[in-house]
Amino acid sequence: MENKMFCFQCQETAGCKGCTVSGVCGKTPEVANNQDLLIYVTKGLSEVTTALRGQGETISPEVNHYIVINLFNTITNANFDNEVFYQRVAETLSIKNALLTKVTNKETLHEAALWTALSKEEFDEKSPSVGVLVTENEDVRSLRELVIYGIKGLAAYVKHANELKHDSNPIHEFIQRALASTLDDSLTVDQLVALTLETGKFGVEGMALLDGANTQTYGNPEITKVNIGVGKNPGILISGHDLKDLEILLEQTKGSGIDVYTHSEMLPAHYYPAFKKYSNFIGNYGNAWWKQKEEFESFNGPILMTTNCIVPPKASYKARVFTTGASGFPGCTHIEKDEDGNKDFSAIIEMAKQCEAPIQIEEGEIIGGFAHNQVLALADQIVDAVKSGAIKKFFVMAGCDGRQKSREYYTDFAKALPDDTIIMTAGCAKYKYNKLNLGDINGIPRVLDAGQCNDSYSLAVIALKLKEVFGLEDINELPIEFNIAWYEQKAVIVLLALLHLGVKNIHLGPTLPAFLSPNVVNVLVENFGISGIGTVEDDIKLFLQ
Ligand code: SF4
Ligand code: SF3
Repeated sequence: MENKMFCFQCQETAGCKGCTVSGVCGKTPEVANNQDLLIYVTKGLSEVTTALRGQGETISPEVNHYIVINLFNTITNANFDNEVFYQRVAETLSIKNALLTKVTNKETLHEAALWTALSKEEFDEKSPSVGVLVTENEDVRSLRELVIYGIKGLAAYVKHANELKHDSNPIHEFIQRALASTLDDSLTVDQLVALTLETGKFGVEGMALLDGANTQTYGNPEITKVNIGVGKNPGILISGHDLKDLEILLEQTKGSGIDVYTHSEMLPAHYYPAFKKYSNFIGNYGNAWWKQKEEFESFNGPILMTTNCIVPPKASYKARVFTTGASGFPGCTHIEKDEDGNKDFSAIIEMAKQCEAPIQIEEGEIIGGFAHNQVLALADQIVDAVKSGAIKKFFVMAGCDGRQKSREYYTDFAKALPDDTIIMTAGCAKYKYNKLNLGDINGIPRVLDAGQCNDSYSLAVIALKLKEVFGLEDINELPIEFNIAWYEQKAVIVLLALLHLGVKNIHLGPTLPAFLSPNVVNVLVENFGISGIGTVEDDIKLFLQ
């Protein structure tokens, strides 16, 4: 049977091979094909901008940002709205066509840079011929997609930094050059492997850019107890990764009698000093993204999705779901920035006033805020605990959570770790073990949450600092093991960043990416010792031997 679509960019891809009829995530074939077309024309635009830079031209921040948002929109669970993709394809073509007139040597350009169209019908006709499977050689396809998915994750992080007025031309130049390179049939597998590692280098830079943006704007995360129960007022639930949206929401709800709760990846916002001044910023409601259906139902109030991960909403609460930024879902109200860059969340606040308070689903507190600055403040205590043997090993278990049952591995693994080990985490992967009450070692909690998935950067900074303190040559000599969970493309850039930093023997689960061909897996195994996961029992033995 002919494929209606083809997508294998996330861990939950159908049959661990590819979604071909519709997305396991809920993405329709129409959206999947339009996303392929958007990536195709964005590659074309990137080839044009890269050629223009070669001619000594400067590319405007507007174009750089447009490209980054195109990429972000196609991340798993960010945007399901087909109209958004039609519009962005049309706009990308128009930006590209204007720039193309300035390119002096058009003969060298790929068809992606030259193709243009105006109507939705033409877009629909084109999109099935530009997807992932067009690259026939499976190793080249695998490396191209590894680079593209890494760049999608990177683009998301750059976009968040841009919202806080932090930017980096070298990162934009790289993103566009790398996208253009994925059109180049003359590149060898070795050159594509080098491009993959270079993507990791820019992954580190992108996460550092966002870390700087977040900490300079909102202060350094600090140890914080976060309430997981509820109050009596109606609430607004905010999810996704965009701290600027949270700031705007807190400002607009201040004194309104409406409480604000975080969901999933927004939980780490509580660790930033700047948000502690809002007395209506009550706590975190629920768990990782995939539990939305139950948790959004019982929350009772409106929900603001600032980025991924959206689960297609049930009719019973869909009218309460709002989107903004790169996120979108057909039928949900989308709130755009106005000309001055402000967002008006009054419709959400007015809706909240008509809603019941959230139903309590949990009570108590969870602790977090162990980003690099806070952990380095505790460095002496940690080093002493390692030297005295109180801490034997650290396990970096950052990454994503997901709905597959096989992910219970991570809960079981956390429970099975001996009491003299510490888990360092970031991303929504934490929800598999952050409520287990695993205790502490000399006052240091056994689960140290650095923050969102991008704060995996903090974990790398901490590891590099420990390497220095212990006077080691190589990061791999540290008593740190990496057991990373992945789901979507932000985890891909985190993985590539760790590889760039020289981290070896990373375990990646619950399954290896479907987009890695057997030969590419071999390259990763031979050069970096990457492996999948086994049973909890076997893995614990392996890690502790
Ligand atoms: Fe399938 Fe994942 Fe692609 Fe969705 S994002 S269509 S689940 S591979
Ligand atoms: Fe989670 Fe989507 Fe990846 Fe930011 S919210 S880590 S999956």
